[in-house]
Amino acid sequence: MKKRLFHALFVILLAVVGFSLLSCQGDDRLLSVDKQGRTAVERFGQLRVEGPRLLTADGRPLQLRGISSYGLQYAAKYANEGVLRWLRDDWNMQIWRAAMYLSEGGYITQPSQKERVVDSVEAALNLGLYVIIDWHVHLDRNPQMYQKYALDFFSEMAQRYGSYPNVLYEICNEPNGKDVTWNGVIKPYAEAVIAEIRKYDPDNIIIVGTPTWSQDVDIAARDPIQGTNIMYTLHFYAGTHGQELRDKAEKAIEKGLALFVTECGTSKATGGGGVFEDKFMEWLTFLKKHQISWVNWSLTNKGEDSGLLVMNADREGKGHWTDDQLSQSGKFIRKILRNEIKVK
Ligand code: DCB
Repeated sequence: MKKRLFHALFVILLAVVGFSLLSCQGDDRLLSVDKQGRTAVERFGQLRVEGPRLLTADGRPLQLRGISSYGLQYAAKYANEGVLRWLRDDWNMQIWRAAMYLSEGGYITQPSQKERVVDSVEAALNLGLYVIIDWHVHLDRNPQMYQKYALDFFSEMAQRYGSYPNVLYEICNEPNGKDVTWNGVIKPYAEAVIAEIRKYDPDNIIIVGTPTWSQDVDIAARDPIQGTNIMYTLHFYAGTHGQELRDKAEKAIEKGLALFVTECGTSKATGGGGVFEDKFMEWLTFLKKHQISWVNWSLTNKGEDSGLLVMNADREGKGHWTDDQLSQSGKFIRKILRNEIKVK
């Protein structure tokens, strides 16, 4: 009798150990490359959206984590395969965002910047990274201002890259201004650009900006866009935005809106003003709970607090950064991505 009991206990113990080993393995979702050497894109494949969630090809919820370029008009030197490989292998980055501004020396006056986006995408294809093509509406505020350019640009990108699961389209970074409303401006713009992309790419994720620098996700949730695999932008800067913005986001999620944090900073909304580690961690707890993907702003050596490199570090774009080349924010974000700082 005793022997039997012992036997049963042993079987239970084995089951418990086996199960916890398996669930550890489930954490492969936090790795850029897993123990078998498979990249993020090899493992997660064609992404899709179901209700508020981003899913892998085999239907598991997925939270991608990565880094944004600084404006490519200044930081093109980092949009290369060497740097992206370093970010993948040393920083455990799964997704890269190529931020192409329109004004402020961006694409409208320097159309050759498209080639820096192309460099980013080509590198991502080689490295098995996901890549966001970001149409960086910012000081130009109203996406309709350059809508014709957006239609041509995304048409070309979708024709060239629409068949690769690596690519996500971010069609309108941060619309802003009282006159730039969801119903009147952003939604009609998005519907036009989405229709153009969908001519060539039936399924890759399209991320749509929301009013007030991509904060009013609750407004978009009241009147979402028809279509598949559409997500909505939520941006935060830890020194400026906190619980109030998370409450808005929660409302949107409850309505079924799928959110993607394509930009978030450890600093204030200006890009400077200090590094707010504790407040940033509060955000990460929220994003983990809801399995919302996030991308950190940004890879620059300009010397601002949100920038990942110290001033003037790596002026050639070689990667392989040593600790003294990383800013406070750089060291902090790297540790988070490497899972050395645990998110509650
Ligand atoms: C966003 C923009 C991004 C901007 C960062 C930080 O703007 F999408 O382009 O980056 O957040 O402000 C900053 C750079 C600076 C640069 C400046 C102009 O970090 O080095 O000088 O762009 O190119 C936001 C986000 C939120 C809010 C305001 C802005 N907000 N904004 O909540 O008020 O006005 O730039």
